[in-house]
Amino acid sequence: MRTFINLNKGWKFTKEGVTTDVDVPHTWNGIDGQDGGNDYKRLVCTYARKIARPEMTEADDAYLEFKGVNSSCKVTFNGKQVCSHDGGYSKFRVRVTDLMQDENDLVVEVDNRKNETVYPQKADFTFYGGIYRDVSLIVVNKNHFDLDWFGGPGIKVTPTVSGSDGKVTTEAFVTGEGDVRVTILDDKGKVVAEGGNKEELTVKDVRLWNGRIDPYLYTAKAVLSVGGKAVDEVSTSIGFRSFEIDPEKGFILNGKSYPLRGVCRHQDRPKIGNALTREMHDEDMALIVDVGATTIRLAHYQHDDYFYDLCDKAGMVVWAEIPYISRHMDGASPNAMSQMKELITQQYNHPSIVVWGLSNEITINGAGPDRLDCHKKLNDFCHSYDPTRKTVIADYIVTRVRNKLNYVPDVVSYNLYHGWYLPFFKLAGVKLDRFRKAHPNTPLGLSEYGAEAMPNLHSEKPRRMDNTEEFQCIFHEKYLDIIEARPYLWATHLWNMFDFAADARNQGGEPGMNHKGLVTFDRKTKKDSFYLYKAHWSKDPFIHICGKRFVNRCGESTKVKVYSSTATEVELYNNGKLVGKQTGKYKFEFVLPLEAENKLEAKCGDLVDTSLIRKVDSPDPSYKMHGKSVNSSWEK
Ligand code: ADA
Repeated sequence: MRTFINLNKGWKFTKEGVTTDVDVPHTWNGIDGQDGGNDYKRLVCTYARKIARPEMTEADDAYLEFKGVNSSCKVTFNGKQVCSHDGGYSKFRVRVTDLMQDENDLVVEVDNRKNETVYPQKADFTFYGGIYRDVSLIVVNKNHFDLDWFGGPGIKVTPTVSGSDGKVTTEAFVTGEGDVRVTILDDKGKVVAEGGNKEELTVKDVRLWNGRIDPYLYTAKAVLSVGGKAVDEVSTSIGFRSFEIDPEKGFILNGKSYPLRGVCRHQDRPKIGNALTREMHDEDMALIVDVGATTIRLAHYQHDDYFYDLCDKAGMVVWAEIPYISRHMDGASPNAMSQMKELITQQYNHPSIVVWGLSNEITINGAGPDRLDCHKKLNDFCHSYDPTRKTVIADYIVTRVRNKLNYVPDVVSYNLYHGWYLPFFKLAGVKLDRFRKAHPNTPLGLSEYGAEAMPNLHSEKPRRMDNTEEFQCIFHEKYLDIIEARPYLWATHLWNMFDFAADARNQGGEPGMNHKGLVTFDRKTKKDSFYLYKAHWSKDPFIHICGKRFVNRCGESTKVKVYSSTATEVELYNNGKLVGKQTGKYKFEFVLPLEAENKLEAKCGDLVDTSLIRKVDSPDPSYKMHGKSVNSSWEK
């Protein structure tokens, strides 16, 4: 049976001639990739460590496994280059059996420099260099489930639904020889079906994977035996579900309408960039569950395996994509293709994933015919390699509805920022309606929409581009109306669940960041717009007074807004006296005559929230942004 030896600890890291001791996951430009300098370290660094010969016999193979090295690397084992890899977000492995000694030198040269061949090179997020996900040594019998094919798990499991039964076929890829037996287990570990490689197995009265309602998972376990002796075993969670994407009815899960309303997720965190722990992934998922989303667009690259597992378990419907973004590079199509092949090979078994994203805002820069050609090739590849899922692109706001690229994928979504970068919210609806008219048979979605918000910036008169928490709420209230008026939208993904680093930006008084998150970069502050979405999406009863950070206000009166998921009538009290009673849904607005100190209480039955507002003589200068925001100078 295979064993995994974790190699995360004890690396010598060399950057610009200086060597230090580090553990991975590690990033070398976590800090200066978040400071708005636009000159963060994109260079070549090396990681080196010793590895003792693991316990292994003549009958075994040894593989090194890297889960994420950004963005290109060369791996040298005992002085010999054993592999190179281009693409910073996918897993890769290399066999090192024949070079194994008692003590071994492993050197990984990681290259994060600009180039014209590896995606991404231009995007609104920081490209963190480093070995930022786990590294392992795998010892496995020479006869084993494949470890060489594009980082895949060695089994491709395809569950389908037929009446009340589940059907499942497992295709095992074997290096060497042996007999494959497949067992399907329920969540209690009880065997519910058994058979051989490529055999269709039946799971009687199957319990479906039903999104957030009931994300039930089975396990598919494959055992490889030689001469009756088990030599290798792999297992994967699987879910039985069917889905359709309909241009009129939107998303249909297991035969029923299941509106996909959710968020895009960037993964990075303050200082450490993408070098995340499992607890951090868990925290992200808990917040996304809390807001009540049913879907996540995992932008703009392949996320950690662990996060796709979390999506399966939470019942999130997922859009997975490669970092083919912002600028098509002639000659880099093979890299886009290989990143797509890795993504599908590595994540095929996840029931949560329903679409493969081909590209994002790829028309933002000019390109020749190679771009359309690349999309067609990617699209054909996805369909032939994985006939069970659909393809999608995320269009740039000004991409014309009849752009040739919009005829390539099965499904199209638009990134719309009307009301933020451009004036007039209503033009977002106009664009969606225009697309629908031009493409009545293509399901349409919203892949991004969002506005910046700093928890320290506030205004009584919020305006476009003012970066206040109040304007972000107005922006999203408007988009929720636009979405509600268009139930056909197959999925909507707001931009973004979390603030994230985009080194070239200088916005909202904190350079190096994109602040369109509902939650701050450190995951510690839920902005008011978080509660707007929670009110619309979640069934958890709550009541939330907005503007708690907008304490000092001047004038005779002020506006107080309350969001709630369940309330139909909200009472607002100030210093114990009733200010007013409002009926409605999700949003309740009051005008509050200001007293010197205002201890507010919003109430609906047992639900209560409190807040404090102070009357001041002149506007608090700390709520106003100083200096100008620069929006547009992305990664060059
Ligand atoms: C684009 C892009 C995103 C995001 C957004 C923004 O739409 O796809 O990566 O950063 O812009 O905030 O402007």
